[in-house]
Amino acid sequence: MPMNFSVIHTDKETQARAGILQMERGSLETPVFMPVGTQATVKSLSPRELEEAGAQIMLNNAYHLYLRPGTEIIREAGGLHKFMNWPKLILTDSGGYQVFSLSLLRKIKDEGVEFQSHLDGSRHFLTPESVIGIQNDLGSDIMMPLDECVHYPASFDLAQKAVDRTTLWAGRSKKEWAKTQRGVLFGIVQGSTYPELRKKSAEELKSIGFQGYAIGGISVGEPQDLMYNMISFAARELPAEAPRYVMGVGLPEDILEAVSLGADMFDCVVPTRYGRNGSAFTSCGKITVRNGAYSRDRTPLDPRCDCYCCRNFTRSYLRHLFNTGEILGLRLVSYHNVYFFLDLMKKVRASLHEGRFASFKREFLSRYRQKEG
Ligand code: PRF
Ligand code: ZN
Repeated sequence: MPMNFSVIHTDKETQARAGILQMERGSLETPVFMPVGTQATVKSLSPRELEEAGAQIMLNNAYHLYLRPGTEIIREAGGLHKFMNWPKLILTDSGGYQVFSLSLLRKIKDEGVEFQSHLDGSRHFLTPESVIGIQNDLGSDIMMPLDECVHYPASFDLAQKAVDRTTLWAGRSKKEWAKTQRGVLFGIVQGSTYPELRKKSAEELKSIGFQGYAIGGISVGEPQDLMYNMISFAARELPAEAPRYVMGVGLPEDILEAVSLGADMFDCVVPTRYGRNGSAFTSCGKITVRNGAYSRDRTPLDPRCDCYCCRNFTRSYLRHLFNTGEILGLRLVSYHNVYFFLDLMKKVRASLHEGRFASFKREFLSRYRQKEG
């Protein structure tokens, strides 16, 4: 059993579903949010804290870890799970996205992509095969193939070329993966904002055959309605029995919408990035911890939250920590934010199991969108 995915509940009013994804190392319940640990750490949080917050899987990045500390160091340490002391599942992104967004002077050819490191300018050449090799060395449970993600807006011609290359690379990735058959490999749908390209991409990936499918090229600057349309369109083109992963999404409202459209897996840096900046997600919307209005506020960040931060600390204290630049402040707000996202998904799953997802979504959003004073 490399991986088994079973859909357990399908919503009657939307495309939402609840499922369970099982692998040898462990299982996870979907819809799932995956905290992002780009540098083999979810910024400022220990694995113990992540587990306590309810994380089922962590997302890491092959591009970053290949550049630093280097794949060999992690392989010699016994793999990424041991290196960072995370015993649960790991999904690694290929770095396809990072090569295009971070690296310098990239030259992309069908063979692979040549680029200069954003860290020291050193030159590298990554191919679909070498990226699978890197993820094998990391010991990833769920691997992503090298893909080409275009920015928004992209011309039809450019988007089509990116789909063709993504398909070519997906086929070569699958071949390389098949040599060891370690972990599982997903395909990544591209196609920018063009429905016909999304369809073509999904069909080509389906004919190669993957155990799960990611929807890439989403949340790259396009308006929200286009983003939702593309998720909806891509999800409908993908097999119902395979997990669907929307890459890099998103805010709570985007995740809820994507769940309605049939997506199962999500990742986003938002809980930790916002946490470090002192923005807290609460059931009544986002708040800025530094706000002077909280100087004497002895209520928790979110009175409806059961996390360690909300059970033990006041807004007044957290504001003080941020104003004095104390590192505990950003740790506590990051912890709360990650807990908030994981707890939201737990409630989404419960609502699906109990056949009340649509009303849960409506009620959550109506409270979340009411601005606090
Ligand atoms: N491809 C890969 N990783 C990604 C993306 C993508 O398109 C995105 C786009 N939202 C985030 N992360 N490989
Ligand atoms: Zn909390």
